[in-house]
Amino acid sequence: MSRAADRLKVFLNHLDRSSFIQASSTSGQNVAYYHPQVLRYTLDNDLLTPEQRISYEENGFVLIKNLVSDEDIDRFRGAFERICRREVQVPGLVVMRDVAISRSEFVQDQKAVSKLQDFQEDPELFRYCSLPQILKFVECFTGPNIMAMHTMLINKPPDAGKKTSRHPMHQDLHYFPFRPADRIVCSWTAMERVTRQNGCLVVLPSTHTGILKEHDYPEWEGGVNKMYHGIRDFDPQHPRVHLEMEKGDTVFFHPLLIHGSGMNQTEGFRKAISCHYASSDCYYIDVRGTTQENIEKEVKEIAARKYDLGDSITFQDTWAVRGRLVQGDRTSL
Ligand SMILES: O=C(O)CCC(=O)C(=O)O
Repeated sequence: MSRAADRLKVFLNHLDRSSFIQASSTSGQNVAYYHPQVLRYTLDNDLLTPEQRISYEENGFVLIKNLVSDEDIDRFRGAFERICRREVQVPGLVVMRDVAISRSEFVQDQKAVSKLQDFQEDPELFRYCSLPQILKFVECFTGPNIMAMHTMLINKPPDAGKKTSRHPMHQDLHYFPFRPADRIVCSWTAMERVTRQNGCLVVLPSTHTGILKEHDYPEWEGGVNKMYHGIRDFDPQHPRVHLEMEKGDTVFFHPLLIHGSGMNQTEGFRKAISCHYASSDCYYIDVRGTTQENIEKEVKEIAARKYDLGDSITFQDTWAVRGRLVQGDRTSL
């Protein structure tokens, strides 16, 4: 058990034992007790096992095997291909291309599509965000009023030798002008087997208990993809977990968890689909004077160009127009 868990146990010894949640390690050797009143990152629910709940509380993520069916994933793949072939136009969709990869999967004379962002207007892809089995888990972190705030289909291309397929270590909260952080969660589903070879997610467990750090473009020789900000000063000695996953496996993680992904050293494109959810009870914040000023500036410039709006669009507006209610009531966001 981690030192944090030991400290928690000492604190919990003062509380009423009868309402403790008991969890044991897979070997059955370590038994830990947790009290619902001090579980900060998860809400009371009947879905997460004590082990899963404690994994999220302590580590900031929980991996659920086989959550999305092959059939659904194949449908998302089909929708992605139609977009790449320009057979459909999706309002608001952002198609990102890798800085270095000139060989596209489907359209040979184009740079590779590395990511689709903001697919909320594509009914087929957006089905992912409303899948009941995903929302059941999301509710454990957000509560019943759920907004899908940020959607992505990530298509990590085979690296061309410049290491541009890496995603620098970052915290997703850097991009979000809404709080509280604990009521935001990301679901990330592997659309095929993901391994260290093709650039699986890498997480630094427990970093969700820290603060939002300063982010900027990394100084990488081979170039860096647009909007791929990274943390400059994370501890390189911090233990890392490589999340190798099968098709359909889904990881839920906290927006302060430091994570990234490695180079794709295979010949194939590595696909994943993801959505950031927030409780609709969250509220917008003003990021002036914070570490998020740089991303606010960049996002506003892009939005002003895209919608020809000049200075009138705010960072918060760019989120409010993209957010979609997927469960409950739209109370605030
Ligand atoms: O799928 C990946 O490679 C990493 C995605 C990610 O962390 C992000 O887009 O914020």
